[in-house]
Amino acid sequence: MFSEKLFQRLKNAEHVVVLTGAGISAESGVPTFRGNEGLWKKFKPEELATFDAFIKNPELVWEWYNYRRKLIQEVKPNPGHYALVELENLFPNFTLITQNVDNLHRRAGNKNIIELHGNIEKNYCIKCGKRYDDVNLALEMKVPKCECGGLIRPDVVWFGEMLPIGAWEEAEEAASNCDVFFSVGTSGVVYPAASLPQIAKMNGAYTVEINIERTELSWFMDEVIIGKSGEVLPKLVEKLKEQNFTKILNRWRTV
Ligand code: BV8
Ligand code: ZN
Repeated sequence: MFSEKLFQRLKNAEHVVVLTGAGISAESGVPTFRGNEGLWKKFKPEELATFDAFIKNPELVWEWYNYRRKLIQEVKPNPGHYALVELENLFPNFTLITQNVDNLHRRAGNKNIIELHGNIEKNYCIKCGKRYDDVNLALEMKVPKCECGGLIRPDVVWFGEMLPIGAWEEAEEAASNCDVFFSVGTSGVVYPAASLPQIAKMNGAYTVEINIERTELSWFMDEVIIGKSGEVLPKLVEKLKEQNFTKILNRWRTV
């Protein structure tokens, strides 16, 4: 399933970066965006995941996010999420960049996470900026109104919106300075996130895609592994442990 080349590159890797998309949460029961059961099936992104859609119909958009928040409350991280926590502990430098807003990487235990598209459990008032980060409060609300009268919105990045200050720069920096870059469970259609694997490749990283099917990014990847992330990632960690992979630092200590 994994090439010798990948293990060679991982053996000498100082910095490993992983980009995840909705696919890594699919085995937790969170519908992806563009798959058959995809969230966008019922609605089109421009209908709901845009500021204009929210201003036009705040209740509909708020209801859609509450439907997803409820769903996320009921699910839990899957073996793919937990394998990334183990991977983070195997390398001195590990950056997890996620497009997902479902908070499952944090719940699984990863530390160094860049949430490119925000976090569905967080909200703020568009008028006074007051934060409403208590997800249970959000779930109780029907009409997203702040005490100041302003509308309360989910703290996620909608289409046409800039990514959170610093998040994009940090992600670009990590992709430009890593030895191995994994793209896991993303269709690679949403930019600028989908440009990260190419940025990594242009800067000399060994790029690996893990997906249940080929994507728009597969053609330039060094390695494409077709399989479920909840199965492939634990197998990768197992293989690394078999080769008694230890933190590079320890190895340097023993040399
Ligand atoms: C912006 C949050 C300016 C809300 C989301 C070029 C450059 C810059 C912008 C653009 C550009 N071209 C077009 C644009 C505009 C736009 C865009 O990309 N449009 C697309 C549709 C063409 N981008 C924007 O508007 C972005 N903002 O550009 O600002 C800027 C410019 C430069 C630098 C900085 C800023 C903002 C985009 C963010 C939109 N917000 N979500 C919410 O969630 O409600 S996007 C949404 O799509 C989610 O975040 C999701 O994560 C993301 C990507 O989708 P995927 O995660 O890939 O999910 P998908 O369902 O598509 O695929 C799942 C994959 O998993 C599949 O491949 C499937 O095979 C696989 N899979 C399934 N099961 C498994 C699996 N794999 C492994 N194991 C399994 N078990
Ligand atoms: Zn307010």
